[in-house]
Amino acid sequence: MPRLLVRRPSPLLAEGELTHLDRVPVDPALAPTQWEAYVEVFRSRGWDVIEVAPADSHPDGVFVEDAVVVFGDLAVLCRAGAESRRGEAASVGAAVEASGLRLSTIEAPGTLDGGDVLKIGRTVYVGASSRTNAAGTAQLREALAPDGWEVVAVPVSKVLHLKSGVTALPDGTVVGFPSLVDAPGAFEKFVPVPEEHGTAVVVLDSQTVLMSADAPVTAAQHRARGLDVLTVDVSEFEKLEGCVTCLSVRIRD
Ligand code: CIR
Repeated sequence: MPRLLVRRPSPLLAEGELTHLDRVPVDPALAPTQWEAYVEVFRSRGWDVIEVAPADSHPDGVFVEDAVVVFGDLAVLCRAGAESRRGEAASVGAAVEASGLRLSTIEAPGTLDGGDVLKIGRTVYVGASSRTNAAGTAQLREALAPDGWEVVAVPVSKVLHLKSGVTALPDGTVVGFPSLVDAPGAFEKFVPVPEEHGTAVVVLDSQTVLMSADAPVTAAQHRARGLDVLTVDVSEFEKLEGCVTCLSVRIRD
């Protein structure tokens, strides 16, 4: 059974880091409701939902994807690029270890945010962003080499993380909103999408993806390719430069 790591939103969510967006008010009641609905999509499809211990003093703690990246039975615990987020990893690491995965850790001076890591087949694209540095990427490359993963660094300057600009459909086609993507040519197959919030898909299975409700034209485009598309409203997290991918870590057996 696939497993899902999540952490419920902190009451301080509205104070989360912002890099490319201006701060707008976050609805304190709506954010937890949207989070519950997001988790329910997975639960109702048979995923085993594992809640990481709350981290209420960390506004961005809900974005668990940034704290750990899973490669088969190996979990790489990240060292956040933003100092305010460094305290999030320990509790995520504990949850991951309890799940029976092997653990490798990014150490100073390396920084790596999980949002910068996009896996397609055995290739791992890593965004060289304001959050992930060359030392972090090199440590990841070293940790993954024994398991046969190839790590490819790609530039990211227009959005927070690599996966704020591009993600991949089940067949490995990379989708992205062109004005947010530095190097579309870095990917074997790149397909532009027409909406900013259409860049993020979570692959639920080989036929089904989960997307933001704020990208209806993109959802129709994916359906026209033959995919089943589920949508959730994650507006309160999008205000903090989050998206559907960053609210969970997927552990597939
Ligand atoms: C941050 O700036 O770190 C948070 N406000 C948003 C993190 C979003 N994470 C992601 O896209 N993987």
